[in-house]
Amino acid sequence: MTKTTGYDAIIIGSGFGGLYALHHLRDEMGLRVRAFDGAGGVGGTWWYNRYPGARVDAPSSPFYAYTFSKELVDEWTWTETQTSQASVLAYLEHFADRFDLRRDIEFETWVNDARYDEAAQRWTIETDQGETASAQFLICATGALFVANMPDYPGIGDFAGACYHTGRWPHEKVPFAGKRVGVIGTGSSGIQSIPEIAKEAEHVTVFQRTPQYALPARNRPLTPEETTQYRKDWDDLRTSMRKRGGWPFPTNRRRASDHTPEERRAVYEELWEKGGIHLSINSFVGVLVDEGLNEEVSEFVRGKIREIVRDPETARKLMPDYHFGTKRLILDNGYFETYNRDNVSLVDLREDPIEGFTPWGVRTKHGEHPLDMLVLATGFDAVSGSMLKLNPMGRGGVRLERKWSGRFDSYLGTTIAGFPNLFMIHGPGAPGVFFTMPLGGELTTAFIADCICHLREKDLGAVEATEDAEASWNREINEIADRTLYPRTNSWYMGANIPGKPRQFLGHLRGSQYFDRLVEVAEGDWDGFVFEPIRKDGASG
Ligand code: N01
Repeated sequence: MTKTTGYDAIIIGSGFGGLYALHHLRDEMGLRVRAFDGAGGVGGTWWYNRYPGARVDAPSSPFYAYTFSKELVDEWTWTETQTSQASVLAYLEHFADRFDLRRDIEFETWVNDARYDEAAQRWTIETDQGETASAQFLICATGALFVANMPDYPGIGDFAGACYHTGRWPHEKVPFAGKRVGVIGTGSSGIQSIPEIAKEAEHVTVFQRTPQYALPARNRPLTPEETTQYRKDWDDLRTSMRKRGGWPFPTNRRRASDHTPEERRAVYEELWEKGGIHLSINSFVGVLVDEGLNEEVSEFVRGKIREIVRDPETARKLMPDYHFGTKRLILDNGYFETYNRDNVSLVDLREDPIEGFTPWGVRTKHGEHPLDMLVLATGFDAVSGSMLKLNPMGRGGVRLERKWSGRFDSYLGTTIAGFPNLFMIHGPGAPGVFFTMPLGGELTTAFIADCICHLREKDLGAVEATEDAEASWNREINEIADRTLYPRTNSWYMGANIPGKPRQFLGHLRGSQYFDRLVEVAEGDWDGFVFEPIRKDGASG
């Protein structure tokens, strides 16, 4: 019989969320904790997404980082304003070493199964290494952007050249020199990688389904003065990030109607020049709510694309036609300029769809595209995908895939009715990708820790969200999303990138309000949860 090792908590995943949860639960709370990760090292998404040009596309250095330890802030020096994948990974490796986390993580170990034992009030997991472990609490830090979306074109397997997905990029350098490379997909991963691949490859053919807005990242070195300043101001910045949905600085509250079209245009110009996320968050109130204002900003960005791209036919194909900002914001480093190179061409899949693959390339309606290599920048089964891959079995033997067959219900984005003692970090219904994720993970972990303390103090065996709480949470997040333009666009926020996936807004748009709510629930009567006493017939503990 296999030996089962017992812990207080099992964590799945060692990205930003999982590493912090391990540190907090083990070192701050004194729990016996074990973490598992299928990857060969820490980093989560930053371990996998090594494609050329990969950089943070959120408010970046120094804010895309843990905030809880001033010592950590002081000892780690960020070098650029838009952090590269290699730097984020180095930071997470440093974090794991500094807090001695690796000794409690099993790498290259997939959790194949997780089942809740109602009598024992514990979760049991099985790994692909033949190991079994159990714990009272299961913490799923499985990643909002983990399960790769592989396009299901018939015959794609006929292509005989190398084929890579950006989210599963090899660790060794991929040589592009002398190669004809096809890139399918123009989200963040495609838009970041295409300029880098084009610098080296003989030819790059981009297969675009939806033209995108992208803002210039204007990446630059962080100066020593800036570093000294943010370290000095860190406590205030941290408080400010918590209050402002992850971005520490006040956003502009000016109203578009108080300004002439010329004045508004000057504002857009200034923010475009400033680069990064400024045009998206700092122009006028209501860009993501007011259709007319949104169209004005959309048209401004289209105008920039027309100015940059010299060939009018290519520029025409690159014109985005959805509401600006309603797909995940993309920050680019010379993406549109890349189309001025002689070795880059664009295929608009809406006019010229893929019809098949041959061993030596792609065949579209209007032509053959000979290729040596294919890069799939086709994204992820976002937010819900990694939980469904784990597919835990909850109360009554019900699997998550059954519970979530038509809708991804959660309560507070962290718990699921029917799945006692299970917590998610950045699950469906949480702000996840709308809030600076490292800080969001810290605040979510604080909530989980409070809940565990509550159980311990009151001698309780299990906690579970009620279905009523889930239903009202679902209504609440949809009401917030429905007041905006987000639901009108087919995006991964809506689950629209995966054929057959239920359409539902997958996040919570008001990060600060969300974390206030977590505190309110934890400091109140645990509204929306039911607790079970420790079962004397079981084997809890
Ligand atoms: O994926 P995406 P991504 N045939 O889903 C297209 C984060 N991220 O990996 O728009 C042809 O955004 C698809 O077309 P359409 C970031 O949050 C972070 O780029 O669905 N095309 C789209 O163009 C980001 O938002 C960082 O019509 C197909 C593209 O592929 C999220 O990850 C870096 C297709 C996919 O775009 C996902 O970004 C990169 C098909 N069958 C990403 N299927 C950092 O911070 C899909 N597409 C480092």
